[in-house]
Amino acid sequence: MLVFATPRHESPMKIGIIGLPRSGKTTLLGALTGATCEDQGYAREANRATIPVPEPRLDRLYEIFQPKKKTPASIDFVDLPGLETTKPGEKSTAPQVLAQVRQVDCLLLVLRAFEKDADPHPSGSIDPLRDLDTLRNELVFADLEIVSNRLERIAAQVKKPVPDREELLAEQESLLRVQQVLEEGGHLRDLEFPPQIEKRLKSYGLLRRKPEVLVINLGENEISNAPTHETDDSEGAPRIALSAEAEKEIQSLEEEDRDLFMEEYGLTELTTPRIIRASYGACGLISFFTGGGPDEVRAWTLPLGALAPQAGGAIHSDLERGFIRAEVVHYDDLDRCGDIKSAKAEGVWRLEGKEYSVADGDVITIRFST
Ligand SMILES: Nc1nc2c(ncn2[C@@H]2O[C@H](COP(=O)(O)OP(=O)(O)O)[C@@H](O)[C@H]2O)c(=O)[nH]1
Ligand SMILES: [Mg+2]
Repeated sequence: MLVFATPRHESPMKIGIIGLPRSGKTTLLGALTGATCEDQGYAREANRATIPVPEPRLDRLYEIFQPKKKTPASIDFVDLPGLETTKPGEKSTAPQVLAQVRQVDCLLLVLRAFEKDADPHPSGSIDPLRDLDTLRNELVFADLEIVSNRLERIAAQVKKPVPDREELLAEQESLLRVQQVLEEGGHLRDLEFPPQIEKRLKSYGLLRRKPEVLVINLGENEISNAPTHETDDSEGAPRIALSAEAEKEIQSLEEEDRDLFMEEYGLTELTTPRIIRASYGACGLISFFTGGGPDEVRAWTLPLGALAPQAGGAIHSDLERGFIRAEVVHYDDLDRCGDIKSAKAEGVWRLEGKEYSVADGDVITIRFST
């Protein structure tokens, strides 16, 4: 049976751009999205822009299936107000700013490596590693505050005969672990918890649990060596070196003028795809496609390791609930074969069940019953 359910609204992945004031966050948002934002100085408001995820495979699938339209996945960038420098133990970033950072899925940490006398670094000198430390300390302090508040509440609650006492005690144990790691200056990305504790922790939006991508914002004259530019990050976060200013300028040009400028700067690729790829990687996300119907080919996002019914669920809850089987062909095979018929003839088109773990690039049609 083939039924094409109306897709449910998928909320796009949110990437938060954070950094010290004047590090180039708003400029980077412009470079990534083409959004023209006011330089908001030291203001407290976030800028947002949603863009389609660049995906050449979707263009090829559109050619193969020839449906009415193609719908890329989308991604939200949020340019957050600058995190302030802080002294140990002192909180200085406004709570409403931190609350916005808690809502994003992935953090782009913008580190200023460019000189600009007319618009100096607020600390008076350029030192990306120092700034990285400062930023992460901000995130640590913010998390420690949440954790210690929560621990205080739990301590008070478990004194009473509350029904969820066991779970509170388990949460307490987990939070003490979190607190310890934070106090030792570590990140929380590798910590694992039982599912019910995981759910609680998730609702606190701990900042040091979020995947990070480091953006080293260089001066325009330094970008020819950008791809190999290194900072020594102890946490091993992916790093991308670029010049936000130069990219923003190229973004604003007509298509045909871009190549020339890119050549001049020694660039082979603009930043957006690199940043999105790094963010997908850091978040453990993959893309799959649907395209069996007459209406559209579409790209979707799933966490790495997701099973076939979850792919259905990304499209519509009915497809997860009533999941029977998934028709699967990998993009590379379909690209090579040219159409589904030849893919079937070659034996690369197949039916997969509930336990199938979706691969990046799978082209999927869900069979389901209502
Ligand atoms: N030379 C140079 N200046 C930049 C670059 N990126 C940002 N800037 C400048 O740095 C200042 C702060 O940029 P902005 O994006 O407003 O920083 P924000 O406070 O982090 O949002 C502005 O004067 C920008 O023109 C860059 O790649 N190279
Ligand atoms: Mg700004």
